[in-house]
Amino acid sequence: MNIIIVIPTYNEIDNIERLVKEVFKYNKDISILFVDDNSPDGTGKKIKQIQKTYKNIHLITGEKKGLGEAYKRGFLYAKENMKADYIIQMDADLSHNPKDIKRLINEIQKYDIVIGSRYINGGSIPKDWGIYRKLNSKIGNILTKFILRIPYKDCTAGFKIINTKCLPINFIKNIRSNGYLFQVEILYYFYKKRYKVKEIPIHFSDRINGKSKMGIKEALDYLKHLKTIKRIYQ
Ligand SMILES: Nc1nc2c(ncn2[C@@H]2O[C@H](COP(=O)(O)OP(=O)(O)O)[C@@H](O)[C@H]2O)c(=O)[nH]1
Ligand SMILES: [Mg+2]
Repeated sequence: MNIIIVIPTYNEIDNIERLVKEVFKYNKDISILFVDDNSPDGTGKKIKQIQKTYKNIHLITGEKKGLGEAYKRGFLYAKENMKADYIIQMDADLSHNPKDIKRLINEIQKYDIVIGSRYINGGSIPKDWGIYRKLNSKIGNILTKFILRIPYKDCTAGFKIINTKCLPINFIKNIRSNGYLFQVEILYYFYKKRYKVKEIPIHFSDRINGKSKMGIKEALDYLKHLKTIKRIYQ
């Protein structure tokens, strides 16, 4: 079973080493594919340094075109070049606990996609998240469920495992969404294809170092494009 963790990075230099250590502490037979968009803080260089110590680390670099584009490049590379059976999607900022990777892997045997969900029983978001961030995430999820009429609780989750059999190359190439919508577009595709979707509870921690790149502009873009997704996969 070839499992690749795809991790997009942009200015995550202070998180990389700890992330890699923790991932390999809890998971031995796994590879990491970093997709770095030439981060100005030297994240790419740091990854190259760490590659000397750990053998299962891969790096592709490119021009910065947003999170969705980085994921697309990562998914294509993991599937075509690395022959991944399963792809795990995860942030670099340690808001997704590397300990939970095992739980995702255990569940995927019975499902096509398993989502680390903040909004089912047992899951949680950081207690100290500001009101704006909380509302942004919660309202975003409620609107998404309502507009797309899908039954999932956490539609924008960025921590999941996917069976690559359900991800044809052409589908990946044609994903149009960026930012949080990238997550929604994949989920909606799985829903429409009647693939087996499972949510398992996770605690989502606030990023340890660095800044989040999601703001007001992304939130507005999100609403605008939700309906487009609905139309495309109708
Ligand atoms: N390669 C690449 N990675 C990105 C880009 N934007 C964000 N990321 C990475 O994607 C992950 C999610 O972004 P983050 O800022 O943590 O979003 P948040 O968790 O929703 O606040 C992190 O690992 C970021 O470093 C981008 O344009 N290119
Ligand atoms: Mg994050």
